[in-house]
Amino acid sequence: MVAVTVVRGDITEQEVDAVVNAANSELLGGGGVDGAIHRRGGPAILAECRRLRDTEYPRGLPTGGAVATTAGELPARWVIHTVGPVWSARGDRAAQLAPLLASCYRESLRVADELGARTVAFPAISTGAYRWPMDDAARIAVDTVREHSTVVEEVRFVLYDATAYDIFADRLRQ
Ligand code: AR6
Repeated sequence: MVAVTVVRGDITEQEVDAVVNAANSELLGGGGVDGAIHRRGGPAILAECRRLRDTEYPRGLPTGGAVATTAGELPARWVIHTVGPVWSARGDRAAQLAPLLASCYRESLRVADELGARTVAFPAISTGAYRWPMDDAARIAVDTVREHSTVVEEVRFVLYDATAYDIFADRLRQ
């Protein structure tokens, strides 16, 4: 069974097989986790992202999908890029989007299984620029990972700030 852990820190410093990037459909970089991963990982990651856009994903990676590249100079072997949904304050719309956020976790673990990754670090997808409320995002993240069948041995949630860490740690105790 997968061990689900939570740490406070920077996802680019995790010594794991795969780190998950909270990317956008373009796959060409951005701010937040995405910016940090490309900055610390170096140009090899962007080069592979460009190749993916030229081949498999000419129209971009769909929301809820996941795809792997090298991790470049990061202390990991792979980066798994996934695209979270943008939060909507309309309740009915948020309910439609929640399965896409769950899909990010499931698809990333499916890709991790294909790669043979045993340890995977996730950020709190969609909770930054995409504005998903942290408590709801933590519920979706933890429940989805716990329910998913995977050969990954450790899923590590890496939270940047103390509030996010506390919310994920609380959810994990439930
Ligand atoms: N390590 C761990 N967590 C981090 C780090 C880090 N180095 N940096 C930020 N966070 P975001 P999204 C937290 O915005 O909401 C990008 O521009 C942050 O506090 O990275 O899915 C992409 O290119 C927040 O809680 O991802 C997309 O366009 C969480 O990680 C868009 O933002 C996610 O914040 C994706 O937005």
